[in-house]
Amino acid sequence: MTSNPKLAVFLASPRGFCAGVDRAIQIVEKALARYGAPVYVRHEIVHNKHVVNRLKAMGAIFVKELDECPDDRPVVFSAHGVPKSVPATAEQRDLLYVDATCPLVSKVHIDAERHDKAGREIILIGHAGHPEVIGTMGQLEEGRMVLIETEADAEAFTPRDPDNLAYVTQTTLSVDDTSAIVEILKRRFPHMASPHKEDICYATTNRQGAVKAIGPKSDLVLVVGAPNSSNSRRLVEVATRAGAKASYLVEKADDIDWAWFENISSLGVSAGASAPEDLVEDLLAAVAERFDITVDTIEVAKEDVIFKLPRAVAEA
Ligand code: 0CN
Ligand code: SF4
Repeated sequence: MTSNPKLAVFLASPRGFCAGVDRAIQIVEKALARYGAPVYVRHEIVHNKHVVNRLKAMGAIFVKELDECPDDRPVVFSAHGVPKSVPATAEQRDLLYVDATCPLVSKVHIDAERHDKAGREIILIGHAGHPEVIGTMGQLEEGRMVLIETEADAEAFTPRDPDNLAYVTQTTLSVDDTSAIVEILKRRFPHMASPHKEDICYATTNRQGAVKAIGPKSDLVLVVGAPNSSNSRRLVEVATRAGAKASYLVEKADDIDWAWFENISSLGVSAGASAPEDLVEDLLAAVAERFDITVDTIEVAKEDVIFKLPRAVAEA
């Protein structure tokens, strides 16, 4: 029997679930425990099919919009946040709702409102169409916030009043791309109000930091996460920019194309904030069947963030 080729594996830490994802999933589980099935969930609670399917099996029903929910069942709003019109409609209909918006997303919502009340025009740095961007934009009346996606947008933007501006961001952006955009805005609008502490969350920042550390050591980097997961996709970009020869997003071990592994001697592994650790373990097991692996965990930060559950489900 010939032995398997050697492969050095660098495991990024932190990776996987953040406190906001953990809380959002617990909210659905506890709502099911308290109210029984079915519990409706507006949008994927977090961007991961594996998580969604497990909750479906427990009795959760996932819908796109509130009009698909009956009046007599509870509904949970996803971690990414919702426009103000969503809880407002739920209240009009007397629906029982539990909001699983991550507290770090809610903080951005509150900041946007505060700037609006102070009469400032607000720039949101983020990606069009993402549910968090739709939710944050939807905190204010239409036209009160302008979306900037790129450095070119930042150069081209014409404010109503350059001295009365503020910016907020999506929580899951590339730290480096965002700081380049912010630099342009600050150069053009030196009086622009900035977040006290940046809006990109601790989990996004730490996961990108860990991938930056494994990228230069890795011929190939695999990130476990979903194609619609913004923070996971950013990790793939960070890996190649940090020096990995190739980097791919995989939802699960089965998605691996083993041709990627030809002529490599090192593999970096991480997972987005919505990807369960089981999927990372499955991926490592699949790699270990074909290679003689050594695993080194590269830790760049320790995380101990825990968010409180909403009162409605805290006791369940
Ligand atoms: O993958 P997620 O569900 O969401 P995005 O990265 O696409 O925003 O991870 C949780 C993050 C939040 C909110
Ligand atoms: Fe909250 Fe950040 Fe996790 Fe999103 S990625 S749920 S903002 S902690």
